[in-house]
Amino acid sequence: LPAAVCVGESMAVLLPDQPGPLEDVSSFHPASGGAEANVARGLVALGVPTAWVGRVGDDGFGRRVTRDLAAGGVDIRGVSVDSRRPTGLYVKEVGLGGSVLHYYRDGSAGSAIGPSVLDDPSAGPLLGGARLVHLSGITAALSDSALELTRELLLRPRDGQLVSFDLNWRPALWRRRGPGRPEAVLAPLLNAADIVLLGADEATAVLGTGDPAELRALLPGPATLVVKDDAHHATALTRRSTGAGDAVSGDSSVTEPALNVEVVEPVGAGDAFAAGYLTGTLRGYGPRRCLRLGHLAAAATLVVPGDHGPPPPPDLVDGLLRASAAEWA
Ligand code: KDG
Repeated sequence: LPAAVCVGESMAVLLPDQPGPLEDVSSFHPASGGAEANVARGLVALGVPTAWVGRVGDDGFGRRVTRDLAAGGVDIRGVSVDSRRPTGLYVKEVGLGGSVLHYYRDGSAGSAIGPSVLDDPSAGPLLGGARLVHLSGITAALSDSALELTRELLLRPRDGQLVSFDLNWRPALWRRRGPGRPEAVLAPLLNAADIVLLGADEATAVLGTGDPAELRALLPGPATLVVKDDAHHATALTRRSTGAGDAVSGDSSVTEPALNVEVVEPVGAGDAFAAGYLTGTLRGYGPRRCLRLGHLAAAATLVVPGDHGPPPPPDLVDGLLRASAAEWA
């Protein structure tokens, strides 16, 4: 069984061959994306056997997405094909102020995922047997059934299974869900996870603060809280217990600067960071090395236009994980 399972929607992607408004782009390059599927690819690239669980349509984009994941080494046994709904798509528009993602995913196969996947003969055992299940706030925003599945995976008895949750704040998706308070939906989900990853900016938008200590006060549940301050650094707050089943005695806090790279396009870097951090966790690394592995994986994605870059070479990774603080920064 794979050590990790990522659950969510994977989509076909159209990447413009040039920056500028979509009406002026003359050609697009096809690719595939979707945050949790990106994490699955990132985990595999770092050596963690990983499955992706999700739904695709019975169409060319669905076959492309599934094929790309399989080509990346991701276990696709838990992928189901929905003959009534299309595979979602997103089109990237690259502007001066950054990229905009245009979603074509309303009513998609991926958004129709729900708790029934837990009883699916292929996906169910993968979800039950993995050491780590990775989720994100995107799935919670897709549909009522996808939110229900997210809740189930977080709230069911877990018997030692870790659940990681990346906030992945996507206001455009929540707006489509109609009126409501996404923060009231997301906060309990975050609090029920073991490992929470969030950006300081998105945390400010959803929870009103990006400060690690203030976030910890709002989210006492997760054993690990990783707060990323974009290009600058990331902080991991990890619960220290006094051992022998004792109550929490406080957090240890570790901050590690990001690597300085020439950014080509940032979409997907957060997913790569998550893959790096989670790989470190599964290998039993301490927070500093987990953060470094996150930064290294993110850097490999920051320097390419698509959602995933080639993984950093293992020798380089090994060397940098061991480097002194002065060598790293
Ligand atoms: O993190 C990358 C994702 O933003 C991209 O792949 C598309 O899943 C996506 C989303 O919902 O934004």
